[in-house]
Amino acid sequence: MTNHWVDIRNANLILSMGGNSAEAHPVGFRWVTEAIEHNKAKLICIDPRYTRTCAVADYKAFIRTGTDITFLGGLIHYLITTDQVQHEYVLNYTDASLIVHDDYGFEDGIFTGYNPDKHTYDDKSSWMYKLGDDGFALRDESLKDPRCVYQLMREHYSRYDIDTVSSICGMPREHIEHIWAEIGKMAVPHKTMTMLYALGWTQHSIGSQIIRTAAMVQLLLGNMGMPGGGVNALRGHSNIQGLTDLGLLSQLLPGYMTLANAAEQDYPAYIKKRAKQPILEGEVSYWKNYEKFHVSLMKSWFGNAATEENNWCFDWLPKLSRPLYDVLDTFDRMYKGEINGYFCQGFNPLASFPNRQKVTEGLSKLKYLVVMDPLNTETSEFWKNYGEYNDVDSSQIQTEVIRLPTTCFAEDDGSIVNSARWLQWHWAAAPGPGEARPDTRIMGDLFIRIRELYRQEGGVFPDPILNLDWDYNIPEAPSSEELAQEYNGRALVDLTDDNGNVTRKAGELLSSFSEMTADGRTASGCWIFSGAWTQDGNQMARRDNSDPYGTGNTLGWAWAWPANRRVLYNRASADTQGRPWGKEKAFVWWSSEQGRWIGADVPDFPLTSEPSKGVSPFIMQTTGGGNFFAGQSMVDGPFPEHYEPYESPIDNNPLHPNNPLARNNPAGRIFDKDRADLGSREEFPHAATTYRLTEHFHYWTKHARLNAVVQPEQFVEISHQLAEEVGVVAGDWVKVSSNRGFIKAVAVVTKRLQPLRIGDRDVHHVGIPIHWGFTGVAKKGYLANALTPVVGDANTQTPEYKSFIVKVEKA
Ligand SMILES: Nc1nc2c(c(=O)[nH]1)N[C@H]1C(S)=C(S)[C@@H](COP(=O)(O)OP(=O)(O)OC[C@H]3O[C@@H](n4cnc5c(=O)[nH]c(N)nc54)[C@H](O)[C@@H]3O)O[C@H]1N2
Ligand SMILES: Nc1nc2c(c(=O)[nH]1)N[C@H]1C(S)=C(S)[C@@H](COP(=O)(O)OP(=O)(O)OC[C@H]3O[C@@H](n4cnc5c(=O)[nH]c(N)nc54)[C@H](O)[C@@H]3O)O[C@H]1N2
Ligand SMILES: [Mo]
Repeated sequence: MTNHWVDIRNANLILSMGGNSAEAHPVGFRWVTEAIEHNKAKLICIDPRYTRTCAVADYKAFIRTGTDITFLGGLIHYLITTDQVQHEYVLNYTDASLIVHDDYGFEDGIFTGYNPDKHTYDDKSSWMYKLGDDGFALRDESLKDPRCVYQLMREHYSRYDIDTVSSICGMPREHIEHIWAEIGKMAVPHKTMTMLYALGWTQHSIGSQIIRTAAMVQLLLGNMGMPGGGVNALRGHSNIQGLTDLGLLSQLLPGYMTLANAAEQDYPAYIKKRAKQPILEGEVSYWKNYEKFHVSLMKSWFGNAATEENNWCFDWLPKLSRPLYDVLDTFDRMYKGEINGYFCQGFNPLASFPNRQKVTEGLSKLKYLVVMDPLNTETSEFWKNYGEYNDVDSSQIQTEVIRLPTTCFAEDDGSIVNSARWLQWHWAAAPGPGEARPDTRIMGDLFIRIRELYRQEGGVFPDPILNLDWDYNIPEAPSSEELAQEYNGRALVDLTDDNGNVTRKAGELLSSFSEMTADGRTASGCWIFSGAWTQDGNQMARRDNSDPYGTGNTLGWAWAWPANRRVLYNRASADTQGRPWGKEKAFVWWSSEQGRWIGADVPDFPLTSEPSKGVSPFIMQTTGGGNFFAGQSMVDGPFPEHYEPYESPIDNNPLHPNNPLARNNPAGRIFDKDRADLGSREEFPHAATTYRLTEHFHYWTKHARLNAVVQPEQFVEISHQLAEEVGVVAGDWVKVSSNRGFIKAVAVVTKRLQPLRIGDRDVHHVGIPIHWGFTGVAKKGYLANALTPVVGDANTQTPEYKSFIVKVEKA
């Protein structure tokens, strides 16, 4: 979230799109209810289905899955042509006025630099601003230059007129007009819209670009950095925000730093590329501090072994020799028989990963599989025959499965990072049962044993293992307190200011990442968490909910990264002079009497940095502004464009009907086998999507009787019209098939789904809840992921679980 849960109550309009917030985030949804009750806010919900969120919305509209860029791109076109834009904000706080490189272009669905053989944009050199001789970007503050970002954006979305949007999204014109008009009303200083999204936006081959389009809308409306504004990802697992923060994705290091690839063996070049300098004079470009965070990380990992002479052990870090080592890649290699052993920690891929058949074949080729989980999962029993629910021949599977029972979060102390970036400390409610051990205990124990083997037997590359700093009280069981302090970071020697005064004694905890240095004097395991556990104690355990400005910003409750800031880019809530845009939305502002920034949040800038210095609010960006033009940061284009899902119920991309290369995301992630496994719309005519129910949490709660009682049996949702077409009535069993497999479930025939008019045909949607499987105490069911395709978003590799095609028959 750019903003936070409680802040939703400050919104005047709430767009819940690409997520079913009432169903999947029922507790956080209370802030939507508060906004409606106390702030007279309106709620708009856009979903392929009528959901529990729709049930309490002021306006709702159906949309065909995978077409949100079209809707939002059309909205951009509408806002610009009707001049419902916050001009002062756009001019001063975005890249709208910057001139784009002469060679940048877009033709029939493809941006410059595409390599059709490799399905990638391998030359992104034109995806940038045009720089002057001084190295700074050229700009046209009149926004009239045809090559400025604003004009290129206007032109790009001029194709997204309302009729085109209506026929691609399957949404009647009147619905679109009404919703766009409501949103347009937010283009004033005293009103904000918040956007709430989750998987309905992320689980598409164009997922990241949908979210970018949303951010562009919010910039046009001047809603970023504002209370009640922002683009807010309602995250899934309770600590999934913490997972990305700590860099658990294959290409990341903690704090959103990135691993080098194989070509980047040179340390100074590695740093230079990431320590981005501002491209407008005087801007902050905070990533320019990258080296301080990187060196502090290496000191935290390798202690005294990390020295300036050995580039702080840069050579010990893995370098990516494949584009990515993501889960899609891992399971593809497993399927090809290239992997011997797999460690599955808190992950149930047989149930949760796409194309269950491919996963089964992959797991069957392993020599061993280790499952660390509190529950008995489908994955750990993939080899066992459960009749129609897991129809495998056990005698043909040689994989040795080892189960290591873990405790679950309620049995551990530690911090959980919520969607709002708050680190909240929690305390174990009870010890784990039986032989269950905390994950840290199992991993610690394993590490000690592996290190011992390296000590005794050597190995190909023992240095990083033998030199890893492992200074815990009980080496086999690092405690949550020790780990949290390690992430926060310490001074390794006395730190001094320019006058030689000691500002931080050796061994003390750092107060923030601003104390970090690039010369090995500080250590920190995750720079963005610095400040969470300081000399003043555990900030995450704070429980002071006072709210002096009545904005819901409780700075004394837990701790938020970065720097306890609750709303990112909050400098944008004030105009260039530091005055609130509107008194209703006053948030942080410049006080000339006090000579500093004051207000409800921790400002983006040093407290005494004067507004007249002209530094822009988006301090992580090289431009200092919010970027309409993504430059080279996306792999599939600087402006979002609509492409059809890889499995689509229509034949071509209506925006580029004659260019097969632009039917689907030209840079989407797909392997050969999975391309071959895609179905045709002649055979599988219906759009399908998968989703959650409040009564279950993924595949865990079918182990609990109460949940099994309230939502007892697997079902799929279809419209009355589709039921009639296939000859079923409510309660009949249906077989739903894709080109990869099938499931059988009870048909719920409902008005909650309606056929949508796409071009000249009606497209049906089939709604498939995901929660059933063959372990636990609930009735057994088919795994929904028997159906789904292995296609990844071009930027994040998130599978396209939300848009694929099926056929429905009476079972
Ligand atoms: N009770 C419960 N709560 C949960 C979970 C759970 O299992 N049970 N899981 C948690 C996790 S890990 C996550 S990630 C979150 C997920 O939270 P959500 O994303 O809100 O949950 P989903 O039900 O997967 O999908 C949301 C909606 O997206 C819609 N949708 C599908 N395709 C599209 C599209 O193309 N455009 C639009 N606009 N909408 C579309 C679906 O119809 C569905 O209503 O929930 C979390 N909360
Ligand atoms: N078709 C379709 N598939 C989907 C989705 C969809 O919308 N549609 N959603 C996707 C999403 S968003 C998600 S997040 C994934 C979820 O996919 P998974 O993460 O694979 O599924 P879960 O069942 O949430 O969690 C896996 C396991 O973690 C275990 N666990 C709980 N606490 C602990 C702990 O403290 N330690 C350890 N070691 N284990 C623990 C649980 O018992 C559970 O078995 O599913 C994805 N799959
Ligand atoms: Mo999730």
